[in-house]
Amino acid sequence: MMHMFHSISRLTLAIGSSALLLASASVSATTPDATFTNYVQHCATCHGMDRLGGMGPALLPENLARLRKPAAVAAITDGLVATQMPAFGELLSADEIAAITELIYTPIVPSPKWTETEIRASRIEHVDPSTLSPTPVFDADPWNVFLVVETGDHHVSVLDGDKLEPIHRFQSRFALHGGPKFAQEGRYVFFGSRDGWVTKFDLWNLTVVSEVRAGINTRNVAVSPDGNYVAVANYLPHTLVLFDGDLNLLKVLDVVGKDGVTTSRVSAVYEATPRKSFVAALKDLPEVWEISFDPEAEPIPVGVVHDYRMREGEFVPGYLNVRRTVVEDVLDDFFFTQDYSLLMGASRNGTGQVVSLDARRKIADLPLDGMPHLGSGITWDWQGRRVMASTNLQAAEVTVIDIDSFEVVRRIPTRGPGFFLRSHENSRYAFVDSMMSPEAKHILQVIDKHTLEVVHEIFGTEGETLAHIEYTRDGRFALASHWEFDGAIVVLDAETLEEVKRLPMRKPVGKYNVWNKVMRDEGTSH
Ligand code: DHE
Repeated sequence: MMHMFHSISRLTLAIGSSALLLASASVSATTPDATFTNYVQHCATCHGMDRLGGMGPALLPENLARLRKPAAVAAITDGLVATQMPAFGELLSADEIAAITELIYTPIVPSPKWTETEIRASRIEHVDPSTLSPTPVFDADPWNVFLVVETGDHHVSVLDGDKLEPIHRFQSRFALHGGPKFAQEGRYVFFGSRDGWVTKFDLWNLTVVSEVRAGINTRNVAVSPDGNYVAVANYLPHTLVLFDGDLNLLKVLDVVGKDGVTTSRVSAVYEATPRKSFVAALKDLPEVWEISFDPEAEPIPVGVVHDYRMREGEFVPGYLNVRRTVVEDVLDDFFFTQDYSLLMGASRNGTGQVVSLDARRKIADLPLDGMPHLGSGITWDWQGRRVMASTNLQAAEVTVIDIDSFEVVRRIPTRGPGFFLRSHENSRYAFVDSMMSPEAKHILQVIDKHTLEVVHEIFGTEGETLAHIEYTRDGRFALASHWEFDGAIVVLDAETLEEVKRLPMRKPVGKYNVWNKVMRDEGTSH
């Protein structure tokens, strides 16, 4: 505890001139020491002495990147509805709140560590797995259950996909991100939070089994279909962390480039079933990493993939070690072909590359503009060709690409840049949002997958977001998110496109159907 106290004290002093300016402008209550005392008195119990989080989220610039400073000031002043964050407006002056805000947006130097020791110490086993029922404890079809992530009050709802009614609701970690990942035919679900927590949930028993904190600022998780391997992509620290299916630590891979010096954040990690491997996108290095979880994997020779630690003629085991593919530009996001031998990657400057994981090099360019959100791409057959389509976070279009020739076959104009594109193999339609456009974020557009044209529009309330579709198992209904604190799941008939019913939810973000995810339906993310 003493050690933490010192580190935060140094930190507070590190606020430097900005905090001092604030202090001199008003009262001594905003000197670095006073701010530190205020932090310890009012914030540390929940957010940790070291700002790495506790009952409340981590308060570091990396974790707060999505919260603008005025919103942070408002949260401290007024509290946050439906959370345990109280209002400090009566206890602290505006200057004191401003100084605390500066503190929490100040990086910790050197970066905080989250090593094997911290990871192992963080693991929590909530129930003894041997006490759990081997069959579902509910009547609903376990293949047609949905999970809805509600970030308004950090809960997850479980829906019966036939009756379209909730059957359970539980508290999640703060700020889940990325799709939950299903294993063992949908019995187990793994969630990742932006604060690094991984939660293993037994959907059949409706209970959290175990949790572990894999990092301080995390992107997403990936899981092998048998549930025996879990990979976690971290921004902070620069690590890719591997666990067994009970969330016991297997290995921490420090993300260091081929030069042995440059480290990188991990943008995302995906599971490639036919290859029995995880494939990771790196944010700061022009490399794609593949890690086999096959104990029989071929050893990795230095001649195939250079590694700064290896000498000519040496091999490392293929199992749980890194195969690098060096690419021409950093790739932020991926989409895989069906057999996972090729990936289509997008880089920040809007260029795309097709990379062969077997040849371990770029094999073609992709004519992409803007920042396609390939992670939410979908595929279908169009005029005898297999096509893939993706939204774009910067351009108001859905781009449709022939997966064999890598040609763009159509750019479908949309109302605005969007995040999610969704369909189902039984549906002729695909739904796209325009979430990134303030004027059009309430409009869902419906694309006909045969004509590649927008054929219908569904309007929500102006100024409020309507986005993210997931279909029922059979593709009859499409569930959309009215993405507000007092929001709802809006159930649409996938044929008539009429609204069927609404289920009130607290800012429902993503929703995930067991069947569609486990069977890797072509219309949804995996
Ligand atoms: Fe996501 C998935 C990256 C911001 C909600 N998001 C993903 C995935 C990636 C990604 C790589 C696929 C991983 C997976 O599912 O395992 N997201 C990014 C970003 O780089 C970006 C733009 C910036 C960031 O701060 O991370 C970003 N994402 C957001 C949001 O602002 C969203 C809309 C709201 C939020 O709560 O964070 C958001 N992202 C989602 C959701 C998924 C997702 C709901 C899963 C979609 C699915 O259906 O599978």
